[in-house]
Amino acid sequence: MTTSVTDCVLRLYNERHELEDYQGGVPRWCSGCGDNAILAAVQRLCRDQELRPEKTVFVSGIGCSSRFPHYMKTYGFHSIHGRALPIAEGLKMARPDLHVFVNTGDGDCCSIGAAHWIHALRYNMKLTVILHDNQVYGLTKKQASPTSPIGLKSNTTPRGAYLDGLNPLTVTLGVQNVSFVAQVVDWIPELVYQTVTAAFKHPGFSFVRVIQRCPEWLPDLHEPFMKDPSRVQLLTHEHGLQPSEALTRTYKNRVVHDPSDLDAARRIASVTDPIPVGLLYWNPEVPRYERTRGAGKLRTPDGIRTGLEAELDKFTIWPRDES
Ligand SMILES: Cc1ncc(C[n+]2csc(CCOP(=O)(O)OP(=O)(O)O)c2C)c(N)n1
Ligand code: SF4
Repeated sequence: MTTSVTDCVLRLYNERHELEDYQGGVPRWCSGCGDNAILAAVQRLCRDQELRPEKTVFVSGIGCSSRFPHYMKTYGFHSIHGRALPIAEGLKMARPDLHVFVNTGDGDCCSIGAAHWIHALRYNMKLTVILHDNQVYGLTKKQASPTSPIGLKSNTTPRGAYLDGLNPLTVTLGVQNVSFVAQVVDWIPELVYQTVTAAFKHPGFSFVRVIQRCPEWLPDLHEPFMKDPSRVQLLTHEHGLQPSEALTRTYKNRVVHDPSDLDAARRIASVTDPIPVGLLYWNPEVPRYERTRGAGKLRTPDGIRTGLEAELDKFTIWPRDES
């Protein structure tokens, strides 16, 4: 029996994936690690948005959080410390048809990868970027990171960190062309899911900071915020998060925030207690680098060869014609 092209196309479009189709290896994170909650939300997002696994890529740097691509049954690139963003940008330029996600830790993004972070924001390419911010270097066993709070005792700061932690939200909101900034805490799964979904739907560079628990090295850091729901403030708006009724019964500290207001977003971003949770800033109109540069157009083998030849010809010294 032969299969027609129409049958093949129809089968492709009717293909529906279940959660287990996105689940890769068994996660090796510690139990209670916030990375598990992020993974669960992202797998749900892939299923609900019907992302084709062969069209989806997770790029990460190095760290506990950067093990993320191993646990997704999609394409993935567990790359080099601090370099997840430029690799993801290169991929998006070559293959704008792919859904590209980036998972990066606070050391990975805000320390060794900080320069890439700033420029990736300015380029505003369509990438869904999740900062797993556990405020410590987890994989290398408890060194202070740029986002560690002042006074935090660690293996590199045995007398306590001397400086105030860097705030990834205020930094992000200070960069030209910023277009989507959100914050969420890993212990409210409903909002993690809503936030990563909104980030995925954003047409440009979406930056989600997840305040992530590391029970191995900092078991008490977030306890006070978890025990007292009034120390988490939900930002609500018709263009932002819409928490369920059940959630609003627990989280009564809420404020309406219009995510198109950059000044208000910056003010909210600088507050750390209560922790603001939700969409801080959203501007879908910012130009995207891959569109401006016509990404993907020259990426056929012939196109690449022709482009290379033309470049090399510019510098070639041709033998003089003596005839
Ligand atoms: C060039 C380079 N420098 C340093 C390291 C060592 N190293 C590996 S992971 C890491 C920090 C990880 O912290 P973070 O990015 O916050 O991720 P987490 O493990 O907390 O998820 C460091 C310093 C490395 N692998 N490569
Ligand atoms: S060390 Fe911390 S960040 Fe790493 S897996 Fe364990 S709990 Fe998670």
